[in-house]
Amino acid sequence: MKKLAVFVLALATASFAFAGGGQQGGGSSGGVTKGMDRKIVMGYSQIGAESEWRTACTNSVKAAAAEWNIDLRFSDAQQQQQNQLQAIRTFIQQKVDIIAFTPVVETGWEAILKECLDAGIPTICVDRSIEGSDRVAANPNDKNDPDNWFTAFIGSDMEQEGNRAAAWLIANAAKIKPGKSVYNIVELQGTVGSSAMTGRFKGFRDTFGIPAASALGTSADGKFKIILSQTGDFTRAQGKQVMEAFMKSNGNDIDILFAHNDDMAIGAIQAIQEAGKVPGKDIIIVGIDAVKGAFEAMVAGTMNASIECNPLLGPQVMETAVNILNKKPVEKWVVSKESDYDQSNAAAAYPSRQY
Ligand code: GZL
Repeated sequence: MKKLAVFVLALATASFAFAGGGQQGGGSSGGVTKGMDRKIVMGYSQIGAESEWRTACTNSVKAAAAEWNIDLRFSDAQQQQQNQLQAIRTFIQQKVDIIAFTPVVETGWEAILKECLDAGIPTICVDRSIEGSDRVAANPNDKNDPDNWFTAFIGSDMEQEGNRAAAWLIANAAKIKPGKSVYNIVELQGTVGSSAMTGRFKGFRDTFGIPAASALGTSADGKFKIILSQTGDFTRAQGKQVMEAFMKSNGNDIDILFAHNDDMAIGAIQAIQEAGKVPGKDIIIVGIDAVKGAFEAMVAGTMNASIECNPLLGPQVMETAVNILNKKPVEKWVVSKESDYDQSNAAAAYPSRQY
């Protein structure tokens, strides 16, 4: 009887491992994850597919998961935070090894991230961040400290992107539209409440010396004045729609368009042309992302500059996930490396662009 019992136990263990439920190396189907002794499972909640940039980010994450041999459970939230919360709850129920997510807005994550902590599942913020992004908590066991709500953030310094857009305008506006005492700026904001929008909004104003709390205002030197500012939610369609309204109300007074992403700028270019103005000359246009559409516009002369925001985050996400699961130290904020492009360097850079 004893021999039979041992045999059954061994058979049960072998079949459990073979079915992929086991933790042994090679026990699960499809080999092991790079740097691990088993194939890990990652749940990833992506915002949606609202822009060229977002698609490039998604492609990078999926390609890197395949490269690292990670079982990626991918969820598209269609821009709705509720869908993200539901997806993360499902990942917890599935007992995935790690959860990555791109928070559509900065707030509303406390409860779900505490559920992840309770479940012992580490989380990575990808691209956008939430409150408590870049600080390491004083007490790592204090679940009420936002600095413990996720393990690492991989993404750009959005405030710095706003700084860079303003700095480019300060250096170049008078070369494109000489002789103006004041340059009137209209702004197309990104998704309200997203870290990309709040960071770019603040960084742009800080560089001009305009109070970050105010949507409109004049720079400290009196040369730049934000006269209109409204969200286009990072999409081409809404960027065009809002710019049409701006052209109707102030078309002859607009010198500069600052768009929080290139997709809205590209939509706005159509509205400017339909209103009979020349984009890139009558209205100086600066976007953020440096996607292919922006390079095409800069080469065509209808857009003046794009501040790069790197969407190719997949490799860093997978490497960070493996390091976390191997209990290796990881940086709390892995900042993306980026450049600025304008009509002086766009044509040369365009052929080698990856997104
Ligand atoms: C920025 C990213 C933004 C892009 C937009 O990191 O979150 O969202 O700038 C995208 O194009 O929609």
